[in-house]
Amino acid sequence: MRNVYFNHDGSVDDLVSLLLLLQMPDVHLTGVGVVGADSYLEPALAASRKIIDRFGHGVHLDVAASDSRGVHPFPKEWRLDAFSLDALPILNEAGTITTPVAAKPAHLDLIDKLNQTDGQTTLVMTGPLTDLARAIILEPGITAKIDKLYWMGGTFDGRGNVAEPEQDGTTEWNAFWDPEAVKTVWDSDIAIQMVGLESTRQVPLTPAIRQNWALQRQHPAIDFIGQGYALVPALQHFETNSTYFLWDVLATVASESPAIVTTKQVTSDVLTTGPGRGRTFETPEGRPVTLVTTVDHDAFFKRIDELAILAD
Ligand code: AGV
Ligand code: CA
Repeated sequence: MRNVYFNHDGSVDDLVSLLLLLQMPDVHLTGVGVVGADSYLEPALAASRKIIDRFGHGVHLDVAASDSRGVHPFPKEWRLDAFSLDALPILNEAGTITTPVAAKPAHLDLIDKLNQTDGQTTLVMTGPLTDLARAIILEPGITAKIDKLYWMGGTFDGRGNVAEPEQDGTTEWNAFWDPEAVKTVWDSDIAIQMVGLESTRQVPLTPAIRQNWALQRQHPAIDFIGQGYALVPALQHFETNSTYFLWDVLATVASESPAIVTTKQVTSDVLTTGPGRGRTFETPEGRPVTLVTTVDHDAFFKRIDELAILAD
């Protein structure tokens, strides 16, 4: 069994990632932290606890709320999706929530869980890196307890996904939310596997993918995934700024099934000031990162189905 701590930011693909982590046969989930970045904290926290109740096979976990604040807030329209997801009937049959909220804020919960867990822990992070950066600043020694960080964020190809004033379009949202946090993590000795936009662009949400889930509604977890992804725009006629990709799910599934992706080693750094702040870029003097470059599209979606069916 591998110890995994998951820190996410409450968007649809973050919460689907949580569902899938709970099904992975060789994963021992030691903790979950939630940051209200691409979500509002209250519904993202509640939905996380309900997903553990409904799909966690009786696991005893608590969920830590983050008090981290970003430099550049996510668009409100996107953040509101967490309220809809939290209200889906499939998460609310029980009428009560059993999985408790952790006593400490997410960055302190992360430190505690790393220290309390024998051996090393793999971190999966599908939102901004703020909680990890704060943990490293408070207790630099914890990096020895982290075997690897799998992060959805950044991009190296110059095509960002932030459409906001006063930036140059080269940055990815999770990095843009808190560029300094990315820098702190980059300056640490943690091994990093990065899923950036160059690979997630290969796995857009499409009508065909939705249809695949619609045909498997008899499996409750696939029904939940289909309902969740019904809340967000698919790639239909052309890509817009709101088109949804399976960003976080790719980072999460690739941490469990490395064969679905190819990677390359790069050395990189991150900008923290100017119109490109938040931009990750390759440079010979940079720190090593394992970058996911390509995805076996069909094997990836097949693995999602297989994992979800384990929740039956
Ligand atoms: O940049 C991708 C990150 C992922 O962690 N998030 C969404 C995923 O959870 C931000 C984001 C970028 N474009 C978006 C986003 C969109 N069109 N809708 C919602 N969130
Ligand atoms: Ca996310």
